Amino acid sequence: MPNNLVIVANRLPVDRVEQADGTPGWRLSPGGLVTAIEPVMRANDGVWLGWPGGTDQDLEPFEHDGMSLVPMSMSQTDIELFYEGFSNGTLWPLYHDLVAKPEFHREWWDAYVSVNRRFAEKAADNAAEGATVWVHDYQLQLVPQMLREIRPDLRIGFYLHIPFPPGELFQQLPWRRQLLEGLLGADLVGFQGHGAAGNFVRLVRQRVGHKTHKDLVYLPDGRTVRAAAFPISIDSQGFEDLATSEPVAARAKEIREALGSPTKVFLGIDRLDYTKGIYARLRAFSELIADGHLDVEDAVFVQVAVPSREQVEQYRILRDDIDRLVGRINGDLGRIGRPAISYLHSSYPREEMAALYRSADIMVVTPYRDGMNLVAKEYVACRTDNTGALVLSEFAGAAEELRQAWLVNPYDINGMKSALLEAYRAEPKETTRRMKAMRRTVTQNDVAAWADSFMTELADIRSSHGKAVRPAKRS
Ligand code: GDG
Repeated sequence: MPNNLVIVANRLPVDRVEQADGTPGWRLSPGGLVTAIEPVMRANDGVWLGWPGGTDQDLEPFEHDGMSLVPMSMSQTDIELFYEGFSNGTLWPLYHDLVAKPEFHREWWDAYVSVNRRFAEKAADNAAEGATVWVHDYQLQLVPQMLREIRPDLRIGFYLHIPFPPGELFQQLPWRRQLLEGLLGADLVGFQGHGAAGNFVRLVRQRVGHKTHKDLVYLPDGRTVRAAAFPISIDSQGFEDLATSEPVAARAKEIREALGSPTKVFLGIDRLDYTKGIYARLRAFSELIADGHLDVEDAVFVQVAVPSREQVEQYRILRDDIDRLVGRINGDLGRIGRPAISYLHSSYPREEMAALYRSADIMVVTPYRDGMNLVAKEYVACRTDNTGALVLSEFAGAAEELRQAWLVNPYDINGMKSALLEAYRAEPKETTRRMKAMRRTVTQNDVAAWADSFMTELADIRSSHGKAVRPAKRS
């Protein structure tokens, strides 16, 4: 049945699980996007289209927990060329400041085009006349244009969860024009920050040659595309409730005891990704111990590295590098029952995440580049008693809002050492002042407000400008 709202994302919001009776079933995946979009889906009788994981072919649409889900199949080759290849081997590093070297392969690009086309066609099949389609993230940047070609009646929104790079980097991409034109199929293109939106509009002017004014792009066919910032957030109330629940409070206490009841607990939680700056932060912390500023009797660093993209070469190398570094630091600086770093390569339920946030005095979030970084916001949401310090990279989108964090440049190890030490030594009055201000920001701007503002903007947009615009000069 055609729907008035279609969400298109690389992944469906469910994971496959084995049920008690041994039969396969589905479980809602944890995560902000599901929380944000679920209410909008329900209110609009929407459908969510995406890859369920795995290589099963031709799965039928199904309902889960009242949500209509349309699975898109992926072959092993699609996974290798489209997902691990072009999405995570080309676009991910290119859009994150070349923290790793992007690879450009024509067969990866061809797979990207064909998977995007399949998503666009399936979205077209599922959308009612005049429906709204909301496409998500870097894996699907060609979908807006492909979809508009099939279904010009649709209202199309696109949201990029990761940074959008400046022209100097983006122009390396052999397929730069195609990607920009792909995005221009949308009526509204949303970014995490103003910088990203500005980069996009500038590139459209320079590379595609369209007329632009502030955040608007005027297309020769009379359509207008708006590019704007919609900083994403979290289910703040949900995290607050979880953090104050009895079991989570008890677990937080247990965690501190298991760590040997140190004076201060430092915490990092990240997907094991080279953009997150895990290596540099652990080095900075270990140097503080080696220099004698911190003692393993007083301070411990808990680093949770959530397994991620394990088939991609650069992620395997990173894992080995971090394993070695942690081994060396603990070997050199640890004492019996007192490792300097408590390292966990695993994923955890939301309750355990909340308990970790509650148990940590200093949260350390130091990506080299990050669209937003929800972990920083989740930590703040869980500090209901206004205690705790946040050390945050100025290159995370979250730094634009969480100004009261100890802001650091993750490339500057000495600067990070000073910030870690300042946060460690800060008077309670100082940490409380900062935390209170950050908590106001996170509670006032939650993920529901984010989804709402994007959808409202998309609904209000006037998609034709009625201006005479000459065909673009192409470069
Ligand atoms: C991309 C952008 C942007 C992590 N491990 C576990 C777990 N998580 C949850 C966290 C958090 C989310 O996953 C991670 O979000 P981040 O924002 O920190 O980072 P990315 O995965 O890189 O996300 C990023 C985001 O999209 C949203 O637009 O902010 O910049 O890169 O919510 O809590 N949750 C559970 N167990 C885990 O082990 N339950």
